[in-house]
Amino acid sequence: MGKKFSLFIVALLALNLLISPVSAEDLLKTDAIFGTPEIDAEKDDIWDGANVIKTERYVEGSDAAWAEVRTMWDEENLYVYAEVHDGSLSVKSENDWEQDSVEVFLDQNNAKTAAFEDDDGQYRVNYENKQSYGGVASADNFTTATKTTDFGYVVEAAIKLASAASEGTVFGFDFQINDDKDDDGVRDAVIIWNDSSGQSFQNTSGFGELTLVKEAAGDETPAAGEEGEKLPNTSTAMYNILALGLVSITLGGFVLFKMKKRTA
Ligand SMILES: [Ca+2]
Ligand SMILES: [Ca+2]
Ligand SMILES: [Ca+2]
Ligand SMILES: [Ca+2]
Repeated sequence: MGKKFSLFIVALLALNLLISPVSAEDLLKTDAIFGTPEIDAEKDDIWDGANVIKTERYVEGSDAAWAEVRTMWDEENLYVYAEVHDGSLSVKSENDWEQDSVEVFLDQNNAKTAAFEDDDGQYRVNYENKQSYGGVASADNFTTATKTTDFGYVVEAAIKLASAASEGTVFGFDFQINDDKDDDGVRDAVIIWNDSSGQSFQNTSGFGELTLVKEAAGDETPAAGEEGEKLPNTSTAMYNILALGLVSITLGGFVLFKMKKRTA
């Protein structure tokens, strides 16, 4: 093997390391399907076609309540339908963020800034449908309905968007659960979809990403690696396999090329 060839391999491997999303491994992504549900805490049929994400990253505490969350959009709103599994419901705390509640974090220009901009909001609602807000969020742009269930509670919400939404737009997005587990008015656990920093209320750089897509997933089985599966890191794993495959093919092609050249 020539020196140049060895260098080429080293360069390729370095390139693979560079293009592999080592840091992006932590960035979760999902797609919101197109449609318009009714905000009544009842699961419209159209929600069955939505991608499902799950809160699995701890901000604080352990054994927290958790949620399966579906997202949808139309030109005016982003919609969220969350099934929150919480065995003991409480709104005892005087602090909204310590009550059993959900929070949507939305960065409409996905600028990932260290401080909230004018487009960034923290939309909180407790299981009794009492709202509270941070950033641009307000009663004017946040419509919610909740109901208690045998597993905990359901939240259905609409967030009015600052400008007309269009297909392909990417929002910074996150979804958090606040859990008082023993009804003593003190929050015991916080769990979130992507950003476990605990800074989501003032910093959008850790949010996950949500892409507005036009087609509904329908009854089709999600393709391997697509969000909505139980393991949120599948897409990253698939990406790595694809990247590795690409490098292998490139290497293989190069070796063949060299061999042909030598035998020519
Ligand atoms: Ca509904
Ligand atoms: Ca922003
Ligand atoms: Ca609770
Ligand atoms: Ca507590």
